[in-house]
Amino acid sequence: MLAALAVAPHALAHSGVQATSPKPGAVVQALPATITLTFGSRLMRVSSVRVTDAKGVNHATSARLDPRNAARVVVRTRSPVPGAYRVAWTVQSEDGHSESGAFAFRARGR
Ligand SMILES: [Cu+2]
Repeated sequence: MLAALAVAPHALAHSGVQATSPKPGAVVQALPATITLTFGSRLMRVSSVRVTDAKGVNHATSARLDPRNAARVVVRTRSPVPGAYRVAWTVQSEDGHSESGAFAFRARGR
């Protein structure tokens, strides 16, 4: 209990991903040219984002903070292929700490 209370204020600075596009578990027609991750609080910077297909090939070409919303990460992709994708991210929150996570979605293909 004491440990949980001690952690709580810090956890607020790391509110995690609130929304992604595509959503976790989504089935989409094709790999979107833009993937977004919206966090619960502002970020200091994007450390890395990988968008890997079932073969482990990374399709991300860039990952940046949205200049109009520092809680939003915009990822550009290339070379869409059908199949499963995993988006693995590491960001630096405003307090300077690193936070990471991952989600998956599927591209149906034509
Ligand atoms: Cu922290």
